[in-house]
Amino acid sequence: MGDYLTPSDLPQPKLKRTNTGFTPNQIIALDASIPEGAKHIWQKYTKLDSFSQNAKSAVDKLAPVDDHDTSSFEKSFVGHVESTLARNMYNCDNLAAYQASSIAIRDELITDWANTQQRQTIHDGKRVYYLSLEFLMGRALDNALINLNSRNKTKNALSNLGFNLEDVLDQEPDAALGNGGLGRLAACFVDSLSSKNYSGWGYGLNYQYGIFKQKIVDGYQVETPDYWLKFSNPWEISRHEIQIPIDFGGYVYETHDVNTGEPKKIWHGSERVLAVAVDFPIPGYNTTNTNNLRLWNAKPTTEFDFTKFNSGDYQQSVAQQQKAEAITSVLYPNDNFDQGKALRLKQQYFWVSASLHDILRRFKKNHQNNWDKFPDQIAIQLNDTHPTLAIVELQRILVDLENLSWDKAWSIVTKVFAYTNHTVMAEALEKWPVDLVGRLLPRHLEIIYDINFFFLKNVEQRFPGDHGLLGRVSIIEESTPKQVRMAFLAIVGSHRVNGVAELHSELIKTTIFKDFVTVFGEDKFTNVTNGITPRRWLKQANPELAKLISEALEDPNYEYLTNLGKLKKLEKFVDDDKFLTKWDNIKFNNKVKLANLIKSETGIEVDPSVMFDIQVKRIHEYKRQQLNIFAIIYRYLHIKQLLAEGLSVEDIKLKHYIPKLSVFGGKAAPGYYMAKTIIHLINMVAEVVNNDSEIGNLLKVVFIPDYNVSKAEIICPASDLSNHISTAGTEASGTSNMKFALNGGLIIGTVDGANVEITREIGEDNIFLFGNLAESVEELRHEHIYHGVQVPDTLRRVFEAIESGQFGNPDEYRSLLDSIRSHGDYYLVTDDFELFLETHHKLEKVYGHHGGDANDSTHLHNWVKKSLLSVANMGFFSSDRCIDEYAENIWEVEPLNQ
Ligand code: 26Q
Repeated sequence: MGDYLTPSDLPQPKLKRTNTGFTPNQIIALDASIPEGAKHIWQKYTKLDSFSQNAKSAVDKLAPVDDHDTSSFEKSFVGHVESTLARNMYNCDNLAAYQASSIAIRDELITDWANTQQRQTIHDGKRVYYLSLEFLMGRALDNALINLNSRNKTKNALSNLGFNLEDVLDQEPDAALGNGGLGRLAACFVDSLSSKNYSGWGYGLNYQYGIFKQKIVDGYQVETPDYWLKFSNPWEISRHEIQIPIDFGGYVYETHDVNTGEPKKIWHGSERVLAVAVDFPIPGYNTTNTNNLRLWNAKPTTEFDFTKFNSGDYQQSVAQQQKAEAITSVLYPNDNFDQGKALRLKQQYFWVSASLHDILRRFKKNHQNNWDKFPDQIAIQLNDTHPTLAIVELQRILVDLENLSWDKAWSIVTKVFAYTNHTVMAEALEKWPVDLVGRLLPRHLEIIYDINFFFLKNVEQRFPGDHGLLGRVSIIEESTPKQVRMAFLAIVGSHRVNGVAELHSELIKTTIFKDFVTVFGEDKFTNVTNGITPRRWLKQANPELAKLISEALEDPNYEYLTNLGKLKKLEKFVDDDKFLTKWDNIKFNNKVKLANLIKSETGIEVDPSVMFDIQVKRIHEYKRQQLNIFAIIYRYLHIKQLLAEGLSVEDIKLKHYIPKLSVFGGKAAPGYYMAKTIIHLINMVAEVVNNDSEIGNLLKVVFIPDYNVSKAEIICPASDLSNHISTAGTEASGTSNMKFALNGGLIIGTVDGANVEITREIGEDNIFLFGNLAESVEELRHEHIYHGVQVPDTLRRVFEAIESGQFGNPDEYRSLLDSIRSHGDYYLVTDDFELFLETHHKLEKVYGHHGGDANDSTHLHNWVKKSLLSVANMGFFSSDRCIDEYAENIWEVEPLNQ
């Protein structure tokens, strides 16, 4: 090794390379600032004459670089800087380095991707298609480096070239094509599909604007657009040759089949746009299996509206064309709320129609019109009801275009689709006005009515005279206006319906889909508890912990990341103080990293030795950030009272409260007034508390703006405690609970969603559960309405403080407080408030010993042990396990092992 340069031997550049041009003098100065080692490598691979002339002398002077490891990346990198980006060694900044690195890595992926597609085509087995309107992918480069196992090599190569990998990775904008849990789940699933060697593609939309960026101005959320494609996207492979025409509007007429004489419907659309494919390779971990995520762009057709054109209205004709691109322009920013905008319906049809035609084209290449084979070849998973029109579109294609009989087509359709439900809340269940569907998709509306007719006829035969049942299960809601119930259509058109955690899957069977259990029987309804990919949420987010685990498991190749049950072996370290100390130190280091993020995002300095108590997720009343902030206000008021009574900060620490940092983060849907009020309250409380010098480090409150996947990667490994405190029965699963627990943070949570199964896996001693149970919720709500809401004294004090103006103009919080004390407290804040306070008291006692006297034998005892035992038992929550369950029980597909 002695003869070779290592990254740390290389001097760091003194001048910044930027993307602007330079004067000759500046180039001389820059030249002197670029380390000789770096220059050598640039010169070795350059194709630019002037640089390679210089190279000769430099090369001769220098020792050889370790070619084996890094040379192919370096060569590709320099090639892309010069050819693809048209830059050179002097004006390659971190952004250009990110782009060149990504293209270099993408080139590698494309080879694997092409081989994978060929292998899958030759094998000709069943394929899975995951239809999701959201893929919340986050950054791609670090993930690709980890999955390709080339992170170290690339880090060294970049260092050789004069760059720091972390700075380069930081240039990548998040691909934020999703709102929250549902979109991130889709991203974890495509990672697992590849990693477990399945043949599985994702289909979605390539929004030009992802979820908005959140700024906090004077404590209020302000939305700004996320134009994430500003610098072109090095990961996208444009498929200009894959163009699918999609029609809207128009009319339907009846004719006769020329061959059979049978009556036949023809749909004549009035508007046409093109769906153009863009592909993203999805690398698996420790496998060359590389699947595809295909997203669609809407583009104008080159055909004109000739009526307008001929009437001389050329401008109008062009304007019409330009409107096409609006379809894929923006992600709707609502999470768990149905807004019912016409453009959203257009997005949905555009996407499912393009995807289905693409899927059918691939099927026909091998199987022509052998439709009987279709369900053996294809499984389509519907991520929520957003792609439900796919059911109708496939039926239309088979009946109208492929001339299959209705029954034959329907038997194929119902074998292909399966539907995942993500919510029990009525306001999130999608419905579309019948007249809107009819205007946009006249033929589809007819088919929906026909599906409903045959379905209800069948129900009528099996449950004669039960008219109530017919009305309750009808796909058409007979309201004003009439609406299409998308969840019902999804159930009727699918062979399986699953919830995303055990409790949730049980709840949907007894509440919103109860009548469908009567009609179809229990077996159609199943559960697949959510999971997360440990590649991103452990290895990428928490490399130090991942490394410690790999050493402890004697697994130098990190194979446990695709066999997460192996974490169980960590249990044997539970009495190993040396190991626990290392464990604890890693948590501390992660807290320092979060403290740095907080400093750079908010300017607030926080002490990494205090308890980090975190709640990051979309802001929603059902997730109850208001419960958390009210408890923080209570704590603050109590601390102030104790100080007023003459106690010192030290006394309070000994007798009452441990020092704590409360962290919040999350976006509110732009039209969700109550959620925005909660954000404002949190920020105003932060302002007051953080500027109160009397309370020392007993309490700080921080709202991290613009919570996204990249920030989650820093936040999740840094919690001591995280909050998953939804009203029981409202959070379908939750997945950040899994991310925090896998990174050794403990949970305070309600008996809701996946918290239930997390408790079962890690043991009830290692989680802090509180609150009323789902089975009591209905009764409590009833009580509130008929007997009034009882606000406990503790919470009343909080309300009084808010109303006194202590946190700004109380008028701004009126509707928030009224929703609780006067409008029935739908989310049961009053019922769970004191239980929440008590549980905090209990858990802080456990944490209190921690960080105390190092000679105290309880130090390291309880909290860190609980942390270790949690991680050891989180193996179940790998998304690899989810994918295996879907594959076996729903899709009936097997991995194609290499
Ligand atoms: C519907 C109609 C119109 C516009 C938007 C929507 C819409 C958009 C997004 C409805 C719902 C969503 C997202 C829902 C979601 O993220 N649900 C979460 O899914 C996670 C993965 O299963 C669960 O863990 C969470 O519990 C659930 O809230």
